[in-house]
Amino acid sequence: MSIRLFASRALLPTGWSRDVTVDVADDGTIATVTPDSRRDAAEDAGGPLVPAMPNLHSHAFQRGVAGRTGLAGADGEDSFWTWRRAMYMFLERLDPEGSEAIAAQAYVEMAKAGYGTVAEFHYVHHDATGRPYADRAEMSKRILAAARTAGMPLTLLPVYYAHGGFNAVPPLAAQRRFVMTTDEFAALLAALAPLARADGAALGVAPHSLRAVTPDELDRVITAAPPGAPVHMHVAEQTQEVEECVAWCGKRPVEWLLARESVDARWCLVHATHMLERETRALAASGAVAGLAPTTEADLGDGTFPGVVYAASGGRWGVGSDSNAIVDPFVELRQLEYSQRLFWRRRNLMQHAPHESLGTAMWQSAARAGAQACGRRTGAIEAGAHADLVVLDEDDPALAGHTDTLLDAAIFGPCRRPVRHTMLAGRWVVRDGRHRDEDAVLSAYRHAMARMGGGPA
Ligand code: NGQ
Ligand code: ZN
Repeated sequence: MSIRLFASRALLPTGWSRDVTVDVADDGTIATVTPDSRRDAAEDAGGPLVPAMPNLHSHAFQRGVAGRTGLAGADGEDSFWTWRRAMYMFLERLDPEGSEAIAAQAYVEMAKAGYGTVAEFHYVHHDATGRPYADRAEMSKRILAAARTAGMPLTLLPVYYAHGGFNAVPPLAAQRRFVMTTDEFAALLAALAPLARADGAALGVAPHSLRAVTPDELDRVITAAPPGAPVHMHVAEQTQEVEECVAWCGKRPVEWLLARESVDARWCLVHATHMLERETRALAASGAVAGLAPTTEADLGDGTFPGVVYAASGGRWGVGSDSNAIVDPFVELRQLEYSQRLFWRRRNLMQHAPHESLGTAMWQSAARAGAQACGRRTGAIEAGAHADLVVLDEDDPALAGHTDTLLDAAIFGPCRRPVRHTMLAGRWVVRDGRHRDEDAVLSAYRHAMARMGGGPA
């Protein structure tokens, strides 16, 4: 059944508009958007309408280690690499059922938080001994199932992972669940294509990182991808990785990638934290998206993304919940802006037009680029796009009295819960802050965590 929504305020591609009627077609896309309209028989949206935020980078299973990596080591040497060890330890126990339960919980939380598509960077393919499941797509199917349960539109990014470091160093024992040949990867993609299509999910590829993939393998993985499909890759997240890359090939990771691959609008370079100014400008000019995960990058001690130079050069960027220790697009945007303020000792940095609302500009930029990275028409309230919509909660005191600065208040104000309702692919999945299936999903999550024994230790 088609839906006609009326919102007295809605954020359209041109900015905040008044009295907007949005017609949602049966197929879950937006048929028409009419500003300055009369409400007539339309359903009241229940608050200001903004496009849901595409989540361009998630490892859903890591939701299971959130809050369990805060135990300091005796030597004071905690780092990204010790966090990774703890995260890998959880993989010793993660089974398909548990993986689905955790992903469903994470995706429900995403819908409640205002995310509207998830790009799942999925690399745990095999069983805990490293043997492929009887069905090699078992773990990918669990991600598809979790997304269906949560009603969360999905861009599935099967990961190719083969090595433990530059120079084709053999993978660590802890990485045995990730590894396959490029032929096996192509077969997995072929098996997933009809399943993704049946679910309305997009399919892309994710060569994990220059640490895990040789140049030759990278070419083969990209060739195996469907034409035009998104290509996501972790790059330059840690300084150690940059140093090892220079030792390996004489170039820095982003520099190498831009020189060797035709990096364009299909690409999402995840993190891209450590870039020199010329790399920053060149990446911005490529049309690729920088896939930022500000709270995860802070959590893991990665460093500061050169956001000011990148944005001033016209670079496209979006946000992702990555490790899912925090699942909240408003918090990601605040963390990104704050990281720049701490570095530059200035304010209101991640926007280019003077006198523009920073919150509005950041939401629009991240939504547009996030949609590009997810390979899905979303992130904008316009005809032809999927109806992935968020209704802000005007009952939150932080939003009281705001109109054009609603998103500034939601991102930078003392907001507890900015999201009231979420519509995904034309269906209400969150109403008054509650997801339609949150009780069943949480109960399955609790059981799975109890059975698998919680976090890493
Ligand atoms: C991952 N995650 O693949 O889950 C990575 C860590 C790595 C983040 N960097 C592992 N957040 O890069 O080797
Ligand atoms: Zn990642």
